[in-house]
Amino acid sequence: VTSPLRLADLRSPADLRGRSVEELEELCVEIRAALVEKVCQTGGHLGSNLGVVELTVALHSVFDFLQDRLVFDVSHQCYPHKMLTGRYHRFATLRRTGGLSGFCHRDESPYDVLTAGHAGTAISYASGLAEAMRGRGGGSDGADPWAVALVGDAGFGAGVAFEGLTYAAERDLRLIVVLNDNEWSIARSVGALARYLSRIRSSRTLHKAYERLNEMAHSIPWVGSRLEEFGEVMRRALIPGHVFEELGVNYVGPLDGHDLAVCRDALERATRIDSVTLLHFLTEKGRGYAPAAEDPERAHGVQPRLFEVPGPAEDDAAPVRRSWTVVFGEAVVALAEDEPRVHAITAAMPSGTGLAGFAERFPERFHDTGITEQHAVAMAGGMAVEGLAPVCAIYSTFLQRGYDQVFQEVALQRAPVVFAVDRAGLVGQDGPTHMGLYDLAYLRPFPGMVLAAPRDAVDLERALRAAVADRGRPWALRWPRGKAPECLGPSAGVRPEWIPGRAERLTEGPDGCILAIGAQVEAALEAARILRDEDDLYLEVWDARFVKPLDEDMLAEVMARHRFVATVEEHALVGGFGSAVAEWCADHGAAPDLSRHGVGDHFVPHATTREEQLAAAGLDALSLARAWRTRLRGASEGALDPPVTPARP
Ligand SMILES: Cc1ncc(C[n+]2csc(CCOP(=O)(O)OP(=O)(O)O)c2C)c(N)n1
Repeated sequence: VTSPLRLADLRSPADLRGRSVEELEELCVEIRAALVEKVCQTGGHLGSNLGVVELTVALHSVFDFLQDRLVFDVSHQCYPHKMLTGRYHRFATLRRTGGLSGFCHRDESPYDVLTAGHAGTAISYASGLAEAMRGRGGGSDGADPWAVALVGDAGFGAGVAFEGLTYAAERDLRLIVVLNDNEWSIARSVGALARYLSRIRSSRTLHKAYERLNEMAHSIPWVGSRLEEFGEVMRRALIPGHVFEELGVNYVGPLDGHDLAVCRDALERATRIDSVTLLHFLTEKGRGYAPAAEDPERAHGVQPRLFEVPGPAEDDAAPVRRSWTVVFGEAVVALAEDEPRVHAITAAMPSGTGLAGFAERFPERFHDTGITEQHAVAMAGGMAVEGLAPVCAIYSTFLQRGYDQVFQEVALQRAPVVFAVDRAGLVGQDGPTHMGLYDLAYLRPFPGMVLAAPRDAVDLERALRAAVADRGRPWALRWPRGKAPECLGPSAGVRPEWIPGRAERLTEGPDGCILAIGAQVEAALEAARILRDEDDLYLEVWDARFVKPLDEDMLAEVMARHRFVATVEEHALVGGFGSAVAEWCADHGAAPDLSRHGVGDHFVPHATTREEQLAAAGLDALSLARAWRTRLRGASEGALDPPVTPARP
């Protein structure tokens, strides 16, 4: 007599093997209830996870993923997998500091083989695993282990997924691709592949009718032979997935991804075919929880307690702040009202980038390309050289996917594309895959690029206008997650124009000079205020505004007047704004007492809040004040000495 299968008592996924479909179905009910209860508390990717419960249980009941390998694309849908692989009891810590990651993470479990967060790559990575496991033996069926890639329909539409699939098919890899088709990306899936998958969905009834007709016709001799002649034509027209079959991939589907028996059976059958199989499962995003199923976009990622209680009460005395994303969204609509050449581009993130309002107001000038950053960037280049003013809104971390297109189709063509780079900085709960800490470093080498960051809402709008007005070169404007100060410092009318390479001085003081960029200007000003009020230290604070080109006149002047100079940025120290200033100093014989503040050379783990991560990186006002106090007090003797230029040996 085996004990009942209870989620809380599972020791390992091995407990699922040999269980009846009914027992596993009951486990699915438990998992779904746990997902709703726990993710509504912690926040996270609710809808996607509710949709893969049966698939995940089936996968772990058919395979042993300590021998075989399971790769999740993006891996935002890995919560049931985590619950089944020994992490159920830690679920209250999901996406919290020191707790479970919201994605697969190699440090967390031997069952997580890819620390993932970016879409489209699971098939390629799994292909690599399958290549490496060739000839190894010891898989669940005794032969070489299987590599299984679970991919959503939107991730499947990324170009790299196709690159992986065609490679794997040609190499006859022991690879099973589980396509989890729920018709949704974050918003509804777009593009011709999504249309094709939906045709397959709707052809299901037609296909069944055709098969019945075929059987009947074959029982009548003359009709049967005639039908043969049209066989190939009918097959192409009616057999779902023939596009994949033509590529040499065994296509099976569409299958009901919520029918556990079907899921298991399909997986088992796939292991009997010794080459690449694509199992096309139809699922429902948000399955089993009405608020999530009815609004898949809102339930893709939920805030903690989203469906239960309203957010924390706002402090009435505090000035209301809009998020950087909302500020951008409103600014780009206002700009597009005046400037008909403005088009907005997103790679599958219309609301995440703040473009939902633009899409509604200017549908014909709005382009959601799907998870196709490479295409989005290259297309922006083409639009720009033909006279449009494309604003390409892509998160810092996902723009990495389009890097070569920024180089060739944009920078090399001097195409006036404006990149709106959101989530440029620390991102809090999402973790290392989503940190936007490298954009300055990877964009800075390209000749002619303008790199800038506004410090507040007023300047975001002004910078965007300046960027769109510049017809000679590409611009990238960056801002982080979180809320923007409305107006920090002088009002718009008295600020310097947004001319590339022009910084803005915000405070004066003899004791040292702070060069800050973007959202960090606020922390720098606050740190300077603390030192003024508490330590009688007076700092000159600049909003650098541009990382490229730098304000060289300002640098020359500042280096001549100050011994102590600090740079502050929400970016990796390697290759960022501070690096640019240090390079300038090296090239111009300036040797200030330079203190660079940014994120150190390590991957930043997820944390409950971005503020915690800022503090851990020493980028909050208190940490900055402390660091400068130590530096200035420690060096108080020489604080006002002119900079020392090292003598030649
Ligand atoms: C390269 C890249 N671009 C954008 C994203 C943002 N993103 C995260 S999940 C997601 C939608 C994924 O949809 P799908 O693959 O269909 O999975 P589902 O959530 O529907 O299960 C997007 C666009 C990403 N993770 N990676």
